[in-house]
Amino acid sequence: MMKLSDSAVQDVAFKALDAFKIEIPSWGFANTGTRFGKFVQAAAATTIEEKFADAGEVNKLTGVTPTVALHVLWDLPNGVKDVPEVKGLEKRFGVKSGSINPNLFQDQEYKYGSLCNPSADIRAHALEHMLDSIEIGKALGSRDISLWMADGSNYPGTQSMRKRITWLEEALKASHDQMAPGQRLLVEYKPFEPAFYHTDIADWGMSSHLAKFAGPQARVLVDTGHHYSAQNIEQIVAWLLHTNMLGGFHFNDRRYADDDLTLGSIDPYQIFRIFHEIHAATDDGLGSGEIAYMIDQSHNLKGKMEAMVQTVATAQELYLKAALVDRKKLAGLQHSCDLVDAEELYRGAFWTDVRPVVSAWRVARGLPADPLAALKESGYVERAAKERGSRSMAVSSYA
Ligand code: RM4
Ligand code: MN
Ligand code: MN
Repeated sequence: MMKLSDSAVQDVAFKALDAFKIEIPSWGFANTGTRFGKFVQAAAATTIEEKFADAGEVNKLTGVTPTVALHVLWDLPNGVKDVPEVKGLEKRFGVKSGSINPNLFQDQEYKYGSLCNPSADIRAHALEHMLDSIEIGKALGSRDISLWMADGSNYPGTQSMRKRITWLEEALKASHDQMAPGQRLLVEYKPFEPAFYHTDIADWGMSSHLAKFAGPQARVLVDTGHHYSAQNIEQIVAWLLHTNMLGGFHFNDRRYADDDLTLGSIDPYQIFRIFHEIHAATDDGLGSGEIAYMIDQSHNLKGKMEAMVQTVATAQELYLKAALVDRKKLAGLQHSCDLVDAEELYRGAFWTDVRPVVSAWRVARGLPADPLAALKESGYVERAAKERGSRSMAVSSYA
């Protein structure tokens, strides 16, 4: 087993931590709720300015969240016209715009679907929103468009699944054609909700097909919360790595469905297993530089800032634990089918307490050793609650 005190291991750890960045979502700072109700938080961000302020603060505390994902309707309601304001906020708060998330699920006309709606007019309108989102991405210099759709149906026989595939193929190809060379289209999948009979992009196979159909700049986006309970997500990741179709992740945790709980709160081992597949593929020469790590959570009960900082730290820890697997040795044990030794080697890395070495890395990089404690000491949340409290009834996000 590796000893964290070894300087060689410390080198591995620092290298891994230096390489790791994770994007935070603007909507993770906003008031959200369930379909039964919302409990607003006084410190929640209700404007794009406040979201950038919060994102900037998380980046100051953790040093690894240089970009913030934006949701077009919630953050840039006027489309490209809002870009100058966003650029100003980037400068002011020291974080850049990250992935651009089109919103094809809130307009009344999308009741029966957006890009898959039987009405050609509504499909055209949805495509227009895709193209606007791509233009926003270009204007902001952000790389990824990450598409999640609510499209689907609730009752058997009420829609033609195959017609809708064709419409989707056409729309994604048309979107892809509009992208600049550096841009990417990430296609997210989800098995159910809000559609409860069929969802148009329900799993990674469908996403992968659509991405391939759209063109060479499209990839699959894996949201860890968007799987059935027993699904082996790391195997999906291994397949996507093998076929060079892995574009990125939306990280969160789940117990039952799309719960959007904080990463690693239910099953940290699963995230470790996913990261192991990525490290292993990197060792084998499959490029991983193009994998976008993003958080997609809505913190209904926890404090927004605390939940975000906690999540970022958890992601770093799990990424590092997986980096510590002695993969050379593991390959030998796999080859000789030494099952128990292989498993113990693998799990040994998972059980290693990496928190001291992560702290040491933070200090070496001029960051607070314990970002959660630093957040508490800074009084940022109390100040935000005081300043924003009276306005917090305005809910600027979904659910
Ligand atoms: C969806 C999906 C999308 C996210 C929205 C808010 O379930 O995960 O990625 O943008 O929620
Ligand atoms: Mn998502
Ligand atoms: Mn989701």
